[in-house]
Order: sequence, then structure tokens, then C-alpha cells
Amino acid sequence: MTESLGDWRRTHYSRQVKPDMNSQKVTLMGWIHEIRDLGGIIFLLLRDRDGVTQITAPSKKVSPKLLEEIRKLRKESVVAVKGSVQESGKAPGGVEIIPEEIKLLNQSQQPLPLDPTEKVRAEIDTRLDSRFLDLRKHSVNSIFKIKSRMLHSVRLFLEEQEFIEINTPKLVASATEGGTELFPITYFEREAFLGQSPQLYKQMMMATSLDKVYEIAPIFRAEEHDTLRHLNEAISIDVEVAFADQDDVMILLEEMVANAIKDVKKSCSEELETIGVELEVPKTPFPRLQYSDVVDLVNAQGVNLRYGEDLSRAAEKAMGEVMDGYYFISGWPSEIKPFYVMPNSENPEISHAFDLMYRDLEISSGAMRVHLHDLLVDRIKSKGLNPDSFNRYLAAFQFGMPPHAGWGLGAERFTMCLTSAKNVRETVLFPRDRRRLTP
Ligand code: AMO
Repeated sequence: MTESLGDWRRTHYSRQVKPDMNSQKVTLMGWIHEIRDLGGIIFLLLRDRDGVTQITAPSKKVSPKLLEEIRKLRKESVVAVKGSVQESGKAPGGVEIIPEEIKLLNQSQQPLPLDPTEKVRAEIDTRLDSRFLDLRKHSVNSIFKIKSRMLHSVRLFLEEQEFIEINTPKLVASATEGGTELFPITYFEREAFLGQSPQLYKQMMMATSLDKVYEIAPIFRAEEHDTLRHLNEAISIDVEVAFADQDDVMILLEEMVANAIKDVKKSCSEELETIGVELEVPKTPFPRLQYSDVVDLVNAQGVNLRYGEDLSRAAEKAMGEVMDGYYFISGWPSEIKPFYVMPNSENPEISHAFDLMYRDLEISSGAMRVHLHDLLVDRIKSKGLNPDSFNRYLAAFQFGMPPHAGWGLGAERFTMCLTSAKNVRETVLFPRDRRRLTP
């Protein structure tokens, strides 16, 4: 009974079948969402990428052979249905299909490890184990349609501003963001690492005259913590701009973020409705807070944060209580920012680094960089690192490196903001976390 497509081809997706197409012949393809056999009439719900269509098979109108075939179908099997459209007040979308032929393309085994009809709620681990079934739910796949649109909009925005897309190595020899979060790998007879960030490469691009570059690619972090915000493999949207400082790239970042939200709101209205999210396009410029003010704000709420410390989870949560939306934190102490961040020339204790926050979630970090070779060597040493292991990177600073600035925006964290997802794993097809390496 299981057959190939032959000359059958889909003519419409569910949502394209409208009541004004009465009597029109259509071919739909998808999965059996539901079967209700009432004896004299069988209702099939056919689900595809867009939605669900009711296939109505009354014994008066449909041949006994076809009815028998329909009775053999099992939930989540793949079928193609040829039939005619009929207006129906009771059916979803105001239409039903009276079937003339049904082709079973692949019968599904039973029982299912997961119910894609969302009647039974499953735990995230069960869902991730059977992610292909989980992604049949429109509430789940909507998140990825939104993520895809966001990435499209980001690319378009940067391309329009004449940024050049680059691809940098993910097999690397050294750390960039502090030594503890690296995944070591065996590179022939040497030790190497999975790249934590394209940081050093995008900076080296600034010495080439390409001037404005971006990369959208995986970053690998050996985070020990099992949290709702951390992944071991994430997608970073990285940007670097020559002849620019932190203020220039903060403006670029907020404009890009606001533009992507506006675009997602317009282009993904159905997906947003499916997941029950009403997006608000933030006004630019975003509020700009100083790190020292953040310390005061956090302490005022009874959470202890000493000046010079990075924001703890409790401190982030306290900020989420007072700030409702996107905001920058600037003026970070140099001590807690990486070696490549430019210290303020008047007060080197303070750096030209910033974070972009959404309520209690950090979604991006950036800075003006150190472009002066000797200062960079000092900064590397002051972090307890050996400048010799950075000599190829440092060479780019000896023969004409312009002042430059940039940032990295986490694609999954930004998708959390767009979809109101509480767990970052919801925004990754196949997340990698402390315990999960499959599927
Ligand atoms: P940072 O380490 O702050 O900065 O990373 C930038 C952004 O990437 C995302 N991100 C993560 N998302 C999920 N899970 C993780 N484990 C994870 N780690 C990072 C966050 C974060 O804000 N080189 C600098 C950027 C720069 O200065 O250009 C960097 O990597 O959204």
C-alpha cells in the first residue's frame, strides 16, 4: 500500500484552501493529525507545514473501497489526498475536502513516542529526544520560522550597510574569552580547541581594509552550568567595524535589533499568534545605563553586588525588575572584561565595553577594542596570558591597525526575546547542553 509519489504533486497548502474555492479539485499532502470514525462518516485531519484541513468522508459520497483504505490509516502517517473543496461552517478554516483518492506514502508506527497534537504536555527532555515529532507542532516550529526571519532580516540590514560576510575557522589554537570555557580537541598530534568566538579573526579583518564585516556562525562554550540561558553550542551574530568606536556600534546594534523586531512582527504575524506573543517594536535609542548605576540599582533592591563584580544571576534578575525592555550597560570595569577591550584613556580602570540587555537577559556584548600593539600586549599579560601564544594575531597590530569596535549578539538569546521562550533550548533545533549530545 505504501507508494511513491508517482505523478502526484501538492497543489495547495492547508491555509491556501479557502471557502471561495468551492468544488475546486485540490491535492494536499501531509500527516494524519487525527482520525474520527463515526461509522457513517469519517473525519480525517490532515496537517501540513501551514495548518490543518478537515477531510470529510461520508459513506454516501465516498466509495466503500476508499472508506476501507481510510480506516487502515494510522496517526502521523504520511498521505496525499485528492478531492474537492467544500465550504463548511463547522470545519476549521471554513472548508473541508471530500476525498476522491488517498495515497498512503508512509504508514507511521504506533505507539508514538510523542503526541504532536499537543493534547498531552511532554517534558522538554522527552520533546528533545523526539525532536522531529515535536517540530510537527505549529507552536514549536513557529519559533524556528521566527528565528529564520530574524536572521534574514539581520543579514539584509547589514548587507544594505555594505557589510561583508566572512567565515572564520572554528578549529583554533587558543582561547579568546578567558581560559576556562574551552572544548579541547585533538588536532593530529597537537591539542586544539573549538572556537569560543570569532573575536581575534574579526579584529584581524580590521587590518585588511574590508572595514565592515559580519559572521553568523556557531560558537562553542564549555559551560559547566546547566541553566535556562546557556548552551554549549550557540549561534553568534558577530560584527566588527573599522574607524569606529563603541558609540557607533551601539547605534548599529540597537537599529539592527529594532529593525529585526519590526520585520518579524510584520512578516511572522501568524507564527506570533500561534505562540501567543504580541511583539512590541522598541524605540531607539535604547536607555544607556552606567555599570556604577547598575550596582546601586541592584543593591537598592537588597541584592548584594560589589563594585568590580560581574552581574550575578540574582543581580540580573534584580535589573529585570526595574528595566522592562532593551537597555545598554556601559562603563564596565576593565578588570572583568577581556584583554581586547579598550580601557578609557582618562581612567583605565573603566573600559569602553557595553552589554545589551533585555530585561534580565544579556543578549549581546561589545566594545571598542585595543588597536595599539604595546597596550594590547600589556593587557594580555595583565590577564595572566602569554603574548607569545597570540603572535599571529598581534602581528596584525604592528603594521597599520585602525581603531575599531564591534559586538557579538547571541541568536538564540535574541530569539528568546522575540518568542518569549523561557528556556533557550526551545530556540535550538538540537541543543547541546551539559548532558545532551544527541540527537
Ligand atoms: P560574549 O561572550 O558575551 O562576547 O558572547 C556574546 C553573546 O553571545 C551569546 N552567548 C551565549 N548564548 C547562549 N549560550 C552561551 N553559552 C553563550 N555564550 C555567549 C550571548 C552573549 O551576549 N567576543 C565577544 C563579543 C564581542 O565583543 O564582539 C563575546 O563573545 O547572547
